[in-house]
Amino acid sequence: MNYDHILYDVAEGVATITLNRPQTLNAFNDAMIAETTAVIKQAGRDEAVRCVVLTGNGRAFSSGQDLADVQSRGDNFSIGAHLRHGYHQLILQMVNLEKPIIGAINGVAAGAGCGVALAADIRVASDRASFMLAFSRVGLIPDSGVNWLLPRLIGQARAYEMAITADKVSAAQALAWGMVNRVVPADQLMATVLAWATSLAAGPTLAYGLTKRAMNKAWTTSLAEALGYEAYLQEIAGRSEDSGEGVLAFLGKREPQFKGR
Ligand code: T3D
Repeated sequence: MNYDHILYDVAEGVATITLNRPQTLNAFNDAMIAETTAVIKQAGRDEAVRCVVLTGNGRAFSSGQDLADVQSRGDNFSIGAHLRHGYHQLILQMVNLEKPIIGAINGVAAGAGCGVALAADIRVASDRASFMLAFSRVGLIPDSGVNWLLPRLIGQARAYEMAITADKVSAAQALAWGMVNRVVPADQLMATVLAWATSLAAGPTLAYGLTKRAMNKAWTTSLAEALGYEAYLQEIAGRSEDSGEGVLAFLGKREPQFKGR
């Protein structure tokens, strides 16, 4: 497939999606939202893809919604409908993808761009990256899942502070707060992320996906229900080819050769 606003590359089991509107700091227009959503769906179906990396071209990860695009729509534009048909599909596609997604946060992640960064499972930030809930600067509330995702990562007081001040949070601060997993020098970002992603792509993909499903569901269930769901999913994982291979490899004192199923 050809894309106008993203780049897509698959190598060694890793699909790399690059948001590619650098002249706007990778602001999301409708086409970029739709292309990113579609390509994540495609990565989910493609057995050759076992880990996804999401990054931005140029000096930003994403500046969020393209404000010039919204401005050009006039008074009849419905933000609610726009969110429901656009960003919600993208965020849900990411959170429900049963393969790990690493956000390679190369620069500022603002507004909905921050929401998309938070919907990745793991974030590795460049030391030049920052996070900014820019919404209140344009009189909006956080959207794109930020109200659900961010308090779970850093607590409500910090998340609310970020929302109402719209101040930039540095990569170092984000690391201290638990918003990102690692911070690396800018010139080492993609090498670090691709090395990690390639190693994950050689892992037990089915188990990684079921783990994501179990952890997502656990947010909204009781402990007893979570235990029950773990047992249900573990039954599936325990019968997988990779589980059998993992046990044999351990007993044979050799490295496992996981197939992802
Ligand atoms: O419709 C809906 O669904 C509503 C959903 C809303 C979700 C949201 O995301 S609301 C929040 C939208 N985002 C923002 O408010 C952030 C706007 N951008 C900024 O505040 C700043 O650009 C940054 C802090 C991110 C970076 O600042 P800086 O100084 O490094 O760069 P800059 O000079 O402001 O931007 C560089 C260019 O990108 C500039 O264009 P130019 O002058 O070189 O032609 C700027 O206009 C453009 N740009 C940056 N952000 C956006 C943008 N163009 C359109 N939309 C943007 N969001």
